[in-house]
Amino acid sequence: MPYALTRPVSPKMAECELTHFDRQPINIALAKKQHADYEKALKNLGCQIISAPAAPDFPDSIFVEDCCLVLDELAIITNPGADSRKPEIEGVANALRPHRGLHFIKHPAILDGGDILVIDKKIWVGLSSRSNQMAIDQMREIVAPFGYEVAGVEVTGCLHLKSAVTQIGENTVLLNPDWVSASIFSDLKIIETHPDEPGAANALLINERVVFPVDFPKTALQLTEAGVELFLVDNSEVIKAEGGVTCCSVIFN
Ligand code: CIR
Repeated sequence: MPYALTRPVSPKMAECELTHFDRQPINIALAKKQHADYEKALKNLGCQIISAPAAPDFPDSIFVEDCCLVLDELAIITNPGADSRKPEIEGVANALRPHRGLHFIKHPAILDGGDILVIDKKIWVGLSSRSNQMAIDQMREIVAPFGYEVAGVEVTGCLHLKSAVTQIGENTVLLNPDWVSASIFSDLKIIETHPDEPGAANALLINERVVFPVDFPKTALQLTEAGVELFLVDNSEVIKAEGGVTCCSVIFN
């Protein structure tokens, strides 16, 4: 049974970092309900939830994905690109310590987990405002002995690589071609987001099913028509904070 690492909603989530989005009010009570429903979805998909300790002073702490990368062999604790987010790593490292040997990305390298897309033994890392080449070099040194190949990817117009592309099937990705070059993923089957829904590329694959926000119905319809089995969740408050469905958990065996 896979584990899903999550972290509670901070009461300060409305003060979150924003890069490409305008600030909108966030309903904290609704965000908590949506997060509880998201955790229920993960349980229904066969995950056992483990929680990092609440970090109420850190507005973005719900977004555990950005603090780590967990592989079968090890975990990497990132150095998040936004200064306000750097203290989040301590609680995530403590939660992962019983499960994996930990390696750390060190200053001046910066890395957000939202920039890391792993498919089999290939790791793509977004070169975004949150992640830099030095982090890629450090990561490569850590994972190369285990047979992983690491490649940097340019992303434009969005926060993270996984805002632009995520895995939705064994050999399939969901991608917004305006934010990342589709040619990078030409070995895989590509489904493009609906043109009216540029933010719809972030989906979470678990056990051959895909957790996907109800907030992007046109892309959801395209996916269903392509035979992708969706597990829909309401994610409106996380989306206002420039997050998506992958950001709020880390799934590992
Ligand atoms: C941030 O700007 O860091 C947060 N407001 C959103 C982080 C979303 N994380 C993710 O996509 N992995």
